[in-house]
Amino acid sequence: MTCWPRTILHLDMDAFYAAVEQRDNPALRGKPILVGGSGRRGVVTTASYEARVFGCRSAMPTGQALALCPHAIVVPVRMEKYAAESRRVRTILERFSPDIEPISIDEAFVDLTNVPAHAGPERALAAAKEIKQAVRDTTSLTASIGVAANKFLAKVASDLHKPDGLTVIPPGDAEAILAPLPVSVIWGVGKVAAQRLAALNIRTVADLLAADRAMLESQFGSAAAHWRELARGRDVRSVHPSRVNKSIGKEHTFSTDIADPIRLRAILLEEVEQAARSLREDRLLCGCVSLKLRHPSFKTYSRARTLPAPTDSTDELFAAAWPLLNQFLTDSPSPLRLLGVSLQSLTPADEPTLFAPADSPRDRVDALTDRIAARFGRHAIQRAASMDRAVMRRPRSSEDA
Ligand code: TTP
Ligand code: MG
Repeated sequence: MTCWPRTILHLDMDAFYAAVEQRDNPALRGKPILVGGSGRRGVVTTASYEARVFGCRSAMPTGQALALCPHAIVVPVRMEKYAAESRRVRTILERFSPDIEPISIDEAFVDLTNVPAHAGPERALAAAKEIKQAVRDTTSLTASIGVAANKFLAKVASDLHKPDGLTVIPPGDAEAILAPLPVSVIWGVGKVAAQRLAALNIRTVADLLAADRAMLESQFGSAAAHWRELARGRDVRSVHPSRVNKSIGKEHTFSTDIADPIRLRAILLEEVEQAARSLREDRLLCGCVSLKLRHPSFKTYSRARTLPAPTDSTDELFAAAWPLLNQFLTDSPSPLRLLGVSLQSLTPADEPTLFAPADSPRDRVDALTDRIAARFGRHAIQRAASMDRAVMRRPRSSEDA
């Protein structure tokens, strides 16, 4: 058996949103479809492979995609559906290794190095086949998988034979496989760098390796040395497992029991704000908000609400949490000894740029308050509605659930 220093698997679902839509609606199968907004400012999140033949691509204005493929069918985005499938795929991956790094809603690295049953090329190949079959059985969708001795090559591999691909890149084959690929496959070579490289007649990975080293470094600084390493198929980055928490919670036990709904509302808002900030830091979305409420008698209650769609927005989470508290206070009018919020049904958020092209004012408020809190501490910024909290006595104890 060949010995690999590390065994990394990369999985990426094929035409993910479009595949889910075609699975759920037989009338869309085999047809060019665009998943995205149909309005004037609509953008394509992804195109089915049938539409890609016409040049339709992710992030293209829908109007432009329709100009390329006038008979394409535009289908609205159903995030909850895709998030649910993403969770099912993750559950499958968890059977193979605890070391999973989700990269986006449809993509993850799995480190098999420390799992003797799946480490090494032959066993990893068998594991990849099993994963693909399990994904197909569970979701009726196809995934492409790449297996290699590092992350970069595993990711390149998963893309080589899409859709429904399975590719292993042995270390000895890396340079030859990479050589003809466009320089844009190199991590860190974005659109602008690729254009600058093209101006220097560097279009493929082979061109990059053949180019004069000093010239590259003078043009691109330290990035150039890094690109050369990747171009040789060398990558030392490790898989960063995101141990997706089951929940993120904040709760306070009060030094004096509190009955005033306005003060309780302010405390709840602050708790939601802090929990939502952790959620955003961990790049997760919350599907269910739950409250923990304790009466002075120590009798403890919980109230939960499922959100219409998973979110990481403070306002949306609070809009679900406050009615729960309000209703509870109406139903059982008693002071509270403890109030806590728990964000549950957590799923990985996709790249922020993917789903928030419009960058709504609400997102901007969250992003700004997160930055201020990160820089100056969480007490540096508070929503006006939670200011009451500042005049409240210090809580007897404050713990993160
Ligand atoms: P990708 O994996 O990049 O694309 P894909 O799964 O649709 O197609 P492929 O077979 O080439 O992997 O992205 C996963 C999903 O993320 C995609 O289905 C839709 C969404 N997405 C966006 O919303 N905006 C974007 O710009 C991109 C690239 C993807
Ligand atoms: Mg994909």
